[in-house]
Parts: sequence; C-alpha cells; structure tokens
Amino acid sequence: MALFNFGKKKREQEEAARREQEQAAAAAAPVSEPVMAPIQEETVREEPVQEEKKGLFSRLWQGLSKTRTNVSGRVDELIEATEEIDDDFYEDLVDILIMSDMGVRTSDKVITELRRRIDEQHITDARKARDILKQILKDMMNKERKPLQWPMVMLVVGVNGVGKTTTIGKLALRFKDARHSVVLAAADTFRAAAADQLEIWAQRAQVPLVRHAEGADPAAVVFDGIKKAQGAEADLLIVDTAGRLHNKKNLMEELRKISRIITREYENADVRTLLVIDATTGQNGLQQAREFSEVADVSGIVLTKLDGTAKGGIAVAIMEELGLPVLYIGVGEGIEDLQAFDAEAFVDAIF
Ligand SMILES: Nc1nc2c(ncn2[C@@H]2O[C@H](COP(=O)(O)OP(=O)(O)O)[C@@H](O)[C@H]2O)c(=O)[nH]1
Ligand SMILES: [Mg+2]
Repeated sequence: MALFNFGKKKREQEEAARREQEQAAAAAAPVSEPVMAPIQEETVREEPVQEEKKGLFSRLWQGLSKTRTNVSGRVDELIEATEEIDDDFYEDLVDILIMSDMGVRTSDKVITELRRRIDEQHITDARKARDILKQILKDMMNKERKPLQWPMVMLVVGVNGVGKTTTIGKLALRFKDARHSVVLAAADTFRAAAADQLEIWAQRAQVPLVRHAEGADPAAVVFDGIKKAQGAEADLLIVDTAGRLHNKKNLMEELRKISRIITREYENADVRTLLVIDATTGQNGLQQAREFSEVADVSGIVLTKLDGTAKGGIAVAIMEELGLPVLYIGVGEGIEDLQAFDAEAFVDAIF
C-alpha cells in the first residue's frame, strides 16, 4: 500500500487555524443554526463574487454553446416563422425539445404546461412564449438540495469513461479552494491506470490519496481512506469506484460492502453517492442512471461533457424522469470546468 501525502505540515497548520475559526463561529452562532456550508461553496472564497460569477457564467456559456446553437437557434427560427401560436407551433416546439434529448415524456410535459400558461395569460406573441418556456424549465430544474455537512464521504459511481476520476480531481480542487480538507481514495482497483490517474489529480490539488495495488479489495481502500480522513480530521473523503455495470450483482455487492464499511467505521459522516453521467450518451445515459439508482442510493448526478454535445436537454430529462438533482456539471476538461448546477444560469445559457 502506498500512502501519498503532500504539504502535510502546512495543511495541518491551515487546518488548525480553520478549526479554530470554525469553533469560534460555532460558539457565536445560535444553537439552532446548523454549522454547515451552503452547496455553493464559492461563497466562502475571497475573490470578488461579481467577477467570479461572470467568469463562471462565461465558462458555462462557452461549454453549452453546442446546445445553445441547437436549441436556441431552432427556437428563434420557429418564432420568426410563427404568425400565431397554434397546434403547429407547439408540435414544432416539442420536436426541438425532443431533439435536444429532453425525452418524449418530459418534452410533452413542458409543452402541456406552456400551453396552459399561454392560454391562461392570453398570450399571442411567440416571443413571449419563449420567456415562458424558459421559466417552466427553470422551475422544473430548481430542485431543493441537501446542504453539505461535514465530515462527508462522496462515493463517486458510474460506468467506465463517463468522467468519474476527472470529476473527483475537479471536486478535490474545488473543495480545497473553499478551504475544506480533502482525502481521496482510489477504490477503482480494477485497473492500475485508474489509481495512477487519480494520483495525478491528487498532486495537482495537493490533497492526500490512499491507494492499494491493482486488484485489491475496494472496501479495504475505503477503510484506509476513512482512517486517513479521520486522522487528518478531514471534511471530505472522495471515493473513486470502478462501477462495472455489466455485472449488476457484483456492483451491488461492492457498493454494499463499501457502504457497510463507511457506516461501521465512519458513523458521523454524511454519505452522498454521486452518479456521473456522460451527457454525450444522451438517452443511454438516462437508462444508466435508472439502472444505477436501482442498485445504489443515488443522492445526485454529475453531468459531464456538456461541452461535447448539442443535446444538453438531457439535464432536464434526468431531473424530471428520475427525480434526481443534477448537482454538478462538467463543461470541459479543465479544472474550472466543473460547476455547481444552477438551473437559472443553465437555462439562460442554452436560450
Ligand atoms: N470535454 C470534456 N471531457 C471530459 C469531461 N469530464 C471528463 N472528460 C474526459 O472524459 C475522459 C474519461 O474521463 P475519466 O475521468 O477517466 O472517466 P472514468 O472512467 O469515469 O473515471 C477523459 O478523457 C476526460 O478528460 C468534461 O466535462 N468535458
Ligand atoms: Mg476512472
């Protein structure tokens, strides 16, 4: 077993200072106030919020450009060509939504609601229909999320190649930047390359990584990860998994075993299972999500590679058809290209 530890001393000092601050804040806060960070952990950074928001939005805008051209471009054309809002208009619009991978059921639901609001408000201008459509999508995707709680274990699952390891690297950096201490566990022991790849990210993020040899028991890696996280009083342990869906029974067993270890060894930790879905796989990805949520208690979705698809409507389908929140989205291969999902910004970037 190799244990990698970077900048330990400095981190410990930072940690001690952070804990002291937290304790002081906790003492000052009313008892009923939960001492937890909001999901938008950017808020604790020191950069000017406005600047950062602009930067984040431009990355989102850039990352969703293919979907925007596909969806917004077609909607614009339709509006141009529409003299009155009639059945043809709704039919063409539903086709555009389906083509963006929103799924037939979800697209129909959106259009039914659009019809209702348009009738109710006696709207005749197709341009106004566009604004209402945007609002409906925002309402649909604006799901309540559980606030983050520390210590936390993030179990990252999903089929091969969807972007699990990359996402973990991005998450590690993100939380570290928000002054949380992070430990990574390479429980994808199926291929040695997986741990090597995670190790590169651990080095970039300057966070410790726990790994075993290829073929080792993933639960044993998780066990050591927990010990490492507890020893360092870390906020967050992120676990990379192999997630071989082709054998559902094995996967279920593996995840169960990992969960048991966490429950037994890390009682006070909040466990979140993040399912990573590759947006470029469209409806297939939706099917994967369905199958995974049958075997694992999925808390939320990370939708990756949105920059590589014109069919970002899959985000709407996932939320609507599976009732699972999209928590983060990947809009590129860079470290900054993982964003906390924001329904408002997402819809504004594709329309
Ligand atoms: N364009 C793009 N590529 C991504 C994104 N996330 C991951 N990737 C790429 O997808 C490939 C597979 O990622 P990896 O993390 O190894 O997937 P894993 O098998 O699930 O761990 C890599 O080439 C990543 O760079 C993203 O948001 N956008
Ligand atoms: Mg991997």
